[in-house]
Amino acid sequence: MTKTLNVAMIGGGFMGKAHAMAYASMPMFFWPAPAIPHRKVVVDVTDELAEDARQRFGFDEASSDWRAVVTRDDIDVVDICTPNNVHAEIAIAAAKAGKHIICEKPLARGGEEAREMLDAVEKAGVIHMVAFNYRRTPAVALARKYIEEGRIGKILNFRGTYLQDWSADPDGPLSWRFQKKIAGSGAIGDIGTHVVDLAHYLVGPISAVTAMTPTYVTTRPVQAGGQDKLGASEKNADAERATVDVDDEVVSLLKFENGAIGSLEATRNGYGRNNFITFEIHGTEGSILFNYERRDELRVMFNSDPADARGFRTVYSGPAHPYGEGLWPIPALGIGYSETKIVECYDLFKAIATGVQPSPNFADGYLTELVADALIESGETQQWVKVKT
Ligand code: NAI
Ligand code: SOE
Repeated sequence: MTKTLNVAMIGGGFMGKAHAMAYASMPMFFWPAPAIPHRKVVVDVTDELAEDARQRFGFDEASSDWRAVVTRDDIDVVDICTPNNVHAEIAIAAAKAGKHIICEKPLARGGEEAREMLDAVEKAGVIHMVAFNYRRTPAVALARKYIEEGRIGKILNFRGTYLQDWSADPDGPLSWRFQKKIAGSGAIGDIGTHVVDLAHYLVGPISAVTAMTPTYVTTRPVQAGGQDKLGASEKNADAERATVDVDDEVVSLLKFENGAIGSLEATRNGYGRNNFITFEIHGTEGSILFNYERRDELRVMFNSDPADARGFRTVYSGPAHPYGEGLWPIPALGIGYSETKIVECYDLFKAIATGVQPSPNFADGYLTELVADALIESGETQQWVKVKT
C-alpha cells in the first residue's frame, strides 16, 4: 500500500496556497504516487492566521509555534513557505529533528546562511529540496533533455531574463521583499536566483559575473508586517516612508565553468512584463528559446533541419515529453503554475520514497546563493567577481 507522509507547512501566504494545492493534487496526476502527502499542520505567526490557513488549505491542525511542530514525532516532512529570514532557522531545527525538508527559494539570504543549512541537512541525512519550480515546467525539462542528447551541440551562449512590473509603482508598500534583513537582496535573490537556477540546470555552474544593480525607488510607504500582496497591495501614499535597502534590478554578464558565456537580467520594475522568464540558448548545432508566458511551447532550431525549412519551430509539451506520463493527455492542453508545483511535489516524494536526493537540493541552492553573493558584490564594486565555490 502507498505510504502516507505527514506534512507540516510553515507559512500560509502565496506559497502556502501553491504548496497546499500541490499536496492535494499530486496523487491525482502521478498515480500510483510514490507516497501520499497528508496535510497535517499549518503554521503561521498568529493563531488566527494559522486557523484561517488551516480551513482554507485543508490541514488537520493549525499552530503559531513552528518550533514545537517541527520536532513532533508524527511529522515526516517540513515545508518552509515563510519569508527568507526564517528559512535557515526552521530548516536547521527540522534537520536536527530528522525531518525531510522542502524550502522555498531563495534558500537563504546569502551563501553563509545557505552553507549552514546544507551542513545541517547533510549531517542529519534527510532528503532536502529547494523550490525552484520553473525548471519543472515540462518545456524547460525538454530543453534540458535536448541539451543532454547533444541536439544543439556545445553550448556557446545563455541569455536569461526574469522581468516583472509589480514593484514599478513607487507607492507600493515596503513589504518584506524590500528589506535586506528579511529578504537578503531584491530582484537578485527574489527572481534573479530563478534564472541562475535555470542557467545551472541547462548549462552548468556559473564561474564569474559582472553586474549593475540599481535601486530606482529608494523609499516606500511603511507596511505594518503581513503578507506581501505584490501588485495587489493596498496603496497608502500618505504613510510614513522608509528606505529600500535592496536592488530593484540586476543586469549581468556571466561566464560558465564550461566556457560558455551569457547574460542575466531581472527586474520587478519593468512595466508591461508580468512573469517574463525567458532563455535563449545558442549551441554549435542549434538553438533553443523559451518564454514562460507561453510555457506549453519550446522553440527550437536544429542545424540538421533541411535547408528549405530552417528557422525556429514550436514543439508543444505533452505526453511524449518529461512529466508527460502524469500531466495532461494532449499537448497544449495547458500547463500552469500549479503544474510546476505538482511536479515539484512528485519529485520530492519520489526522492523520499527512494532515498535519492532530488535536484535542486540544498547543495544546488547553496551554489545559487554564491552566485547571488557575487552579483551583489559586483554591483557594489563594478568589477568582475569570481563565484567563491
Ligand atoms: P507571503 O508574504 O505571501 O506569505 C508568507 C507567510 O509566512 C505569511 O502568511 C506570514 O505571516 C508567514 N510567516 C512569516 N514569518 C513566519 C514565521 N516565523 N512562522 C510562521 N509563519 C511565518 O510570502 P510568499 O510570497 O508566500 O513567499 C514565501 C517564500 O516563498 C519566500 O521565500 C519567497 O521567496 C518564496 N516564493 C517562491 C515562489 C516560487 O515561484 N517558487 C513564488 C513566491 C514566493
Ligand atoms: C515576486 O517577484 C514573486 O512572487 C517571486 O517571489 C517568485 O519567486 C516568483 O516565482 C513570482 O514572483
